[in-house]
Amino acid sequence: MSGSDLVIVYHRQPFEEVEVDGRVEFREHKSPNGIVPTLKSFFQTVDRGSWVAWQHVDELGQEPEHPHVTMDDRHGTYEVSRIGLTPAQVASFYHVTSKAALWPVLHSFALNFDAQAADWETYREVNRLFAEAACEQASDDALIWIHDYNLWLVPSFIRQIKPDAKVAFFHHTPFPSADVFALLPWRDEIVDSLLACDIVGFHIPRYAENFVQVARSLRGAEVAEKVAVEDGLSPHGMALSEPEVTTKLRYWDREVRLDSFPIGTNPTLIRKVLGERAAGEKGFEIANELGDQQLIVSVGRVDYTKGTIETLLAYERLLERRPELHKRIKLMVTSVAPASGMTVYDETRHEIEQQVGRIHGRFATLDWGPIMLFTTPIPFEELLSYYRAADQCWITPLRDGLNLVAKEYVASKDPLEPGVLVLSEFTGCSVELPDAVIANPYSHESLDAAIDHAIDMSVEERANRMARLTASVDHYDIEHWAGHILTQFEALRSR
Ligand code: GDG
Repeated sequence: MSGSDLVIVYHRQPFEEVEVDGRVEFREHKSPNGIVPTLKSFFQTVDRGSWVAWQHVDELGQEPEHPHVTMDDRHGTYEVSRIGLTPAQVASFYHVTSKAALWPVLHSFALNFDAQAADWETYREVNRLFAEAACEQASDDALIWIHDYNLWLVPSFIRQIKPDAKVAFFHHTPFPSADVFALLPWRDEIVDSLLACDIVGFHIPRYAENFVQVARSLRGAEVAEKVAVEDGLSPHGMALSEPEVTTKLRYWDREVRLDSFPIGTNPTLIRKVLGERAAGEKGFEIANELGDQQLIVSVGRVDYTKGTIETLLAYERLLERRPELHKRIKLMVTSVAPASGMTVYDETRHEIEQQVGRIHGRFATLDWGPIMLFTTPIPFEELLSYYRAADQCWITPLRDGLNLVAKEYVASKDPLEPGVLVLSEFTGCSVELPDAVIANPYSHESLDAAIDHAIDMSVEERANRMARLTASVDHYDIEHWAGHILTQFEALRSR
């Protein structure tokens, strides 16, 4: 059997595993949304593609029940290879080391960083297993595309096994400044692995520049090429503005390309879903329930980086400051809980629930509930109907790699009923969306001013801003991202 030309390594599975009449079946994810379908679409560009993921096993070293699956879905035929991980390995590698040690540092939350909780040996071992599985699937000169910080050491293991493979790495998270990154006791090993790649990708230029500072200061890498950032991604004067970006580093005899390009959402799909009858019915139901109240949506996972508490407290201040809005607005917060066993988010989840209860109790009347909290996922199609119905969307993370919700909200709005996006300047997508009402979520004054501006905004200003936001979301959509990445890969292959 010949090897694959493209191997994607991601801790997420490219399918849903369901049991039907005692038999395991593998099906395409129900939700058409998200990054996974886009990644699978890259398999159409090669003769043979593989995806490496993991599956629970009971004992260390045990082979999973279905280690190799051939999938045939609308993206064509591709192989899925799964490594077996015990619950203890998953807890240590993913729930603790990745989430308690690496995640806070990536998001510049130094106080949440717990080096002692981390189990670097297990992290390294799991990364080695992913690398070996990827190399088993790959042809000698395959392109191996690794996703996210929990697989940071995979590139260096691949280099040892398959020196001629092309290795690409994409970060979904921010990359912190050199001062913050230096907190990681394993920093040299991580940077060496990233410098073993042919290309390292980030959402926005600032993260690439932060990586450059790290690579220069810790490993002596040199900048080989730097270019002006393209217009649509380089607004001036914002927290994450960066006028120039490094595109090549030199490290010993190696050239490492850097790529900064934001993932997009799928506006065509979103508008198609919203044009269907079910969405029309849901929209009608939402409008009926709201009556003449304005709807504000705030959507995210339970995570202290997502700024949900900041949203809730800003809403409380709004209700205090402007009593005339009582009974005229409603905040819908979705904060979906993480996988069970992930205790690092327990405190945040409790605090969100406690704050919602307190604010609701303080302002609710018999005929008005000021807040709704959803803690289980809403079907994607319904979520879109809420976006469309919402007069405002508040996205207030203290730090966020990109934030796709902001883009989904913009893509969902009807141009005849424009909404307002209030957006933290610490989300990666803020550099693409300067026409949102930009706020600093650390400052009550800044957030309150942004919210007042959003509430009092004239219809004309709303329409103008939304038209510019829509143009950006449509331009930097998921197809554009995929096309951009493909061009980068073609350049790598022809090197
Ligand atoms: C990481 C980075 C980066 C949310 N609630 C529901 C639901 N969602 C969907 C949204 C959106 C997705 O989840 C969340 O995407 P984000 O981009 O906001 O955030 P992360 O999960 O933190 O993702 C992030 C991203 O990777 C991509 O690189 O942007 O910065 O942290 O698509 O719609 N979907 C459904 N029900 C819900 O209740 N169906």
